[in-house]
Amino acid sequence: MRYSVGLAVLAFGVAGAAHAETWDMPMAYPDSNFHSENGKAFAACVGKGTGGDLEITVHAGGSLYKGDEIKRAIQTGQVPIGERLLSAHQNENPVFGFDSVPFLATSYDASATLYEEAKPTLEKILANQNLVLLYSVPWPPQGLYTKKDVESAADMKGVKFRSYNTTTARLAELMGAVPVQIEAAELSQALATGVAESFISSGSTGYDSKVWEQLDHFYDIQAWLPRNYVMANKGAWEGLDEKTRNAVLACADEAAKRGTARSQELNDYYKEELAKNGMTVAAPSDQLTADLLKFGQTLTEEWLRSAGTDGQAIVDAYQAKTGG
Ligand code: PCA
Repeated sequence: MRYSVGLAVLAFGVAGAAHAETWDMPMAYPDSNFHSENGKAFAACVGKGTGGDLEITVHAGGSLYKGDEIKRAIQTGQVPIGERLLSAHQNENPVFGFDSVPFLATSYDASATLYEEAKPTLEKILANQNLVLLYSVPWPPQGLYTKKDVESAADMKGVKFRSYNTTTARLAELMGAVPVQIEAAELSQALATGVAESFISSGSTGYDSKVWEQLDHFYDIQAWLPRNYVMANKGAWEGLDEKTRNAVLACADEAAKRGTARSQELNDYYKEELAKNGMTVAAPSDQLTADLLKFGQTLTEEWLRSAGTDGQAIVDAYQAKTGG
């Protein structure tokens, strides 16, 4: 302990900048993933924008904290900042799953409107958890990955289905599939070992995980666009001076825009890559669509019941805006 204090003092002395800070930023998804690339661009922007007063170091791929540990690590101040798929914490507070309500917001525009309407509530809930929301970027629309041809939901009976939040686990149950919760970082391995044989996700995660090595179909269902969120620990955030905070907020704003544009831009590219690598990329059959819409209805009702007045207010505000 004395040794490490000595080193810190030495490093501090050498750096000579009395208030320079470095923040580690854990992220859950692969280093080359567009969210991670965007996080690194955000970090570079902060370094530049604060003239080096705050330097952020991104640790992608769950290398510092695993995906499911990141939020807690920020809340408890183990790290000052990090990124996570917030709907993975739907079991903590159902409102965190507002972006995964099936077929509620299925385009980038709709997703942006839904987010705007949910943001104040989300910020309040996060503030109560010692967290400050900095920016959010949607994943591309979610589709169904399978090994075999799926004509209707009945074909999913007994299939081992990888879930990433409550909604995807519950959808598996409704289809008669068998849910198993797996981090994206472990997805390739789970498919290779047969722990999972199907899942719902974006073209992005299928591409990152080279799922064509195990699976053959991607049904482009466009069920919802779940989001990643970059959050800071409240104490760490309040410890920054105002000038630094403003520079971070400007970079966060830019990151939200850049990341969203990149997500949209890459959506088709990912699907093309899946096809190039031998997968059949197709729209779902009418029957599969009808089955999923029916389960989506059930999931929406269940979510509204669990998310209470906060959830209902978000959906009402969104529908008032979109006329939906
Ligand atoms: N990729 C992440 C979450 C949603 C997505 O498109 C995953 O599958 O874990």
